[in-house]
Amino acid sequence: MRCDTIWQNARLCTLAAHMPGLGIVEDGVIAADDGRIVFAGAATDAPAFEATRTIDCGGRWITPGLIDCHTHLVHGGNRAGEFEMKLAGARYEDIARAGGGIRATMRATRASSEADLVASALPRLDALIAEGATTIEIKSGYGLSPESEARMLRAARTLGRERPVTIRTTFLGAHAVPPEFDGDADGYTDLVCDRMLPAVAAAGLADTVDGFCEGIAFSPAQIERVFTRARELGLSVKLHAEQLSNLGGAALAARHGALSADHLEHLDADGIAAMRRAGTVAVLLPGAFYFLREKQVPPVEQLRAAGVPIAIATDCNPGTSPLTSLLLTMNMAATLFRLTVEECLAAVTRNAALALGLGHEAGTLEAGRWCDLAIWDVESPAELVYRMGFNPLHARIWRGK
Ligand code: DI6
Ligand code: FE
Repeated sequence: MRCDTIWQNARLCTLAAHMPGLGIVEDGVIAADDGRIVFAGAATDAPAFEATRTIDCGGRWITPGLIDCHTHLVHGGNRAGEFEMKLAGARYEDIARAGGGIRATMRATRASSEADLVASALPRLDALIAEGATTIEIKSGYGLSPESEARMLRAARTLGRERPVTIRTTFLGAHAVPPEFDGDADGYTDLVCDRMLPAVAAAGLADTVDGFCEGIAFSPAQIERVFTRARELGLSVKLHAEQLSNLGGAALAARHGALSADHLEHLDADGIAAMRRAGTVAVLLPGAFYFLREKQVPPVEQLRAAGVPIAIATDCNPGTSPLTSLLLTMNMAATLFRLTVEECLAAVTRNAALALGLGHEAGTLEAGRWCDLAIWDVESPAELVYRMGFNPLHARIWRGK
């Protein structure tokens, strides 16, 4: 059988759902043709391939390319100043009154051209790529006006043309109420539903729609309106839910068939049951938990027992999770939330793909999926979760190259 490339003499972490644990194959082979995997498995089971290129991996471990399924990678400016204010004892309210918080990033984003947004996001994107990320989700949500939200999403799409990486975009107009609508969250929700969503859908700028369901952001009723409109426009949905309190956001998201509910520190049994019924993925964000010094950990044991798939992501954003390392994210998820090594690796591959609606395209080493690989200089997969601030990536393959 002819193929473009074969990687041989490798130990595979296939993360295949039908295999136990990491789906390990000790003496494995991966064959790719036209950017997709045509075989992944034991060398003894491999068909006789005539490959244009054969690569000896020297016994190294290969995982699926890593997937960051929740980022705010595109944004203007940074919030290091308010970080210092917090260290000096300022409270969230003091910072907001001083013009800090999401609105500070909104102003910096609105003042940025599309080229500025691309240029400032590239170093963050390159940091993720350097650790083997091959698929990255990027949200809008700092423009908070029709033109600037569209500009953020265009910048995100441009990043996918600037680098060998798959970018999935998410419209997050319902992230915060902008100053023009102070005291009128319903009026801003009208703008999101009646103008922004139709425009973004018509321009093909967003793959998914997200919202921030929280006391300081949007109510379940307002999120309900955004999701109903999104579904009418044929867009999938996901939700920032139960991060600081329990407003029933996860159950609301599940009722709309959401791909994922994210954060979930305050998730309850009803929310878990609803997610399980809907197949909604739980995306845990340990970077925000760590940076905000939260105390309430998400209900990992109950999610495990219910069989809800768990993904993790950087939540890379300038206010609560200025994190651009999926490897450190895995260590935080294990150290702070007590996820196992196997759960952490599934959380940045197979389950992260599910959270993006890419469960048949990416996230495992199986025939038919994109040939996105990360080849590692480690003695065991556990080292990928164990270390803090060390990058053992040997090589990264995106769509077979
Ligand atoms: N949850 C968060 O922690 C961030 N957004 C959200 O929905 C905060 C974003 C920021 O502070 O810039
Ligand atoms: Fe977020």
